[in-house]
Amino acid sequence: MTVLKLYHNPLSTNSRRVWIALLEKEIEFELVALKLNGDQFQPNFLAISPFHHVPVLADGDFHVIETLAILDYLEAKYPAIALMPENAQERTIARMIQMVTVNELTPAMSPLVRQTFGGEADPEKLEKAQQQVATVLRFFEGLLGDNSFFGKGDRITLADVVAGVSVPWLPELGVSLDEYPKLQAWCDRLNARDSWQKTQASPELVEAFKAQMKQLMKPQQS
Ligand SMILES: N[C@@H](CCC(=O)N[C@@H](CS)C(=O)NCC(=O)O)C(=O)O
Repeated sequence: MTVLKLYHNPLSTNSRRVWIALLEKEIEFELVALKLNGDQFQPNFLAISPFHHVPVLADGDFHVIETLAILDYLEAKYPAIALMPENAQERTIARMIQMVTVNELTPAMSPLVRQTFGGEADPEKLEKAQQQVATVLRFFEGLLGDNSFFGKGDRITLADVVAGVSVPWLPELGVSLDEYPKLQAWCDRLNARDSWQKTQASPELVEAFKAQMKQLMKPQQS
């Protein structure tokens, strides 16, 4: 039997989503770590990931790129521990959360990241980004309701996996979750899980990353 390989970087949010799904589904896999300061442009890697991104899942000779496609593949191939609800409405809610995270929340987080690390922040863009993040949080808070997890109530889904590695970062970017107590409790619930704990980047790596970001964002001297 071939063992799945996950090409990843420990600081990559997208890689972490796949890593968490593999752990939650109790699938055997190997990690292949890439440094994103050049490894991703090596011809061997470009041959399996033409857009030079992690994550990549290798199942023998079959290579999958794009986080959501990888998660769909794992769900289809390893249904024993299901991370998607059966019910049509619950399943669609879980899918909506994944797509809103990737298409609405993630782009809105970019200006906040710039500002947090001392980059030049266009006040108009920043204001727009903050409003967009607030809209996402209100939407998520409403959909979560009194359930422990998105879509299926009391069992974790891919919606939790995808949104649950982004939303907990927001306070670091200056967005308080105080107005969203259900989401705050959901973040605490996820952060306490083994899969979240095991995939958390070490404090040293996070500090090194922050220092690197601050350096990158420094205004250039002319
Ligand atoms: N749409 C892709 C995006 C993947 C992505 O942006 N990966 C980042 C790390 S989170 C990366 O590999 N960056 C390095 C590069 O693009 O050269 C997905 O969902 O998997």
